[in-house]
Amino acid sequence: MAAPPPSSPSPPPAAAAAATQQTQPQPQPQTPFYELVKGNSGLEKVLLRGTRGFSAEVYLYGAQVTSWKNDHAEELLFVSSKAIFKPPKAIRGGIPICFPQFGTHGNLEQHGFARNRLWTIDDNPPPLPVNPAIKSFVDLILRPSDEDLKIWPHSFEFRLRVALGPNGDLSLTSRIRNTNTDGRSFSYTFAYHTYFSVSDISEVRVEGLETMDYLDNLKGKERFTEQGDAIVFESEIDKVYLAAPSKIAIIDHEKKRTFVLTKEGLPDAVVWNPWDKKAKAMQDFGDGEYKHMLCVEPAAVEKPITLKPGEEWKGRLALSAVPSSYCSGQLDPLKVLQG
Ligand code: TA6
Repeated sequence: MAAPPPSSPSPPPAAAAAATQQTQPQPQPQTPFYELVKGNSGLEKVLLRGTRGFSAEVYLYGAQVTSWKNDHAEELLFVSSKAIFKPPKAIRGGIPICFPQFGTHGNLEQHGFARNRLWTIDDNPPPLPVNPAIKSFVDLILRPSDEDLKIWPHSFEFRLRVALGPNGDLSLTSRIRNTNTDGRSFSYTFAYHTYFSVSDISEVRVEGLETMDYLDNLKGKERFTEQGDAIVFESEIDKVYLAAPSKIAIIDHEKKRTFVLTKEGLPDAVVWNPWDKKAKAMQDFGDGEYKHMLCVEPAAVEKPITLKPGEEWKGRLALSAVPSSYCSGQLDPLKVLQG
């Protein structure tokens, strides 16, 4: 049952139930601002419904957003038809959370373990200043298990808020706090590994990363400088753009759609498409699916983030999808970026 967002965010069910136990007048039954349902393979997921038919879904497994739809119910994120919704494999698509590391080094699995863990709903998060117009959101939390502490010996609280704005924009706000009691700081790298759904990768261009320095993962992480034009795609790409602008535009000519990605607290941006050879080598990815996806990932890779005990870091990703008849010049992505 799609619950329209209430006029003000209803208390989480637990709090509402608690209120009735104190013989207060029966609160008007309020529809929750999210629904918790069973998704693929019986994994629980949260449904967020906005006004005008916007929607989003986030699995408790990995706190992974796997769907973001516009007011025409068009899916804006890519999830592979071969995605495996079964721990410990990460779901292939949507917005995997890479923490406490991006990439592979040391004894942690590729992209860390946050995306392979079961998160819980955070019923009582510390206040987070938000746009009061946002009614549909959910707070999730991850703390390390004893097993996790064996492979990454640091205590932390990782709170993630996934929110759907009144115009269908999607935002992910991460708050990571060092809760070590032994006085030790810790450092980590991070990415929102975002898979955008595109009509055809050969019809896509990315604006905002021109002239930026990048580390090329296909050339031993050597440092290069991007050329002066928008990035277009004709082969595999796996680049970490350094100190990238806070706004990046991904333009899909065929769909006449521009994704505007805004990032805070995340200096870098990874751009990845596996292309045909790597696509064939991935079990949980269709051979031809590389044509219909592009990863642009706000990240902190070059310079790890370090937190002292008690310190908290905040990293935010905001996504919107705007119509763009770019070829007619009506929407110049640069104007979007400077907006
Ligand atoms: O973000 C780019 C990347 O680091 C690529 O090198 C590729 O490994 C991709 O992530 C997917 O990684 P995954 O562990 O999700 O298969």
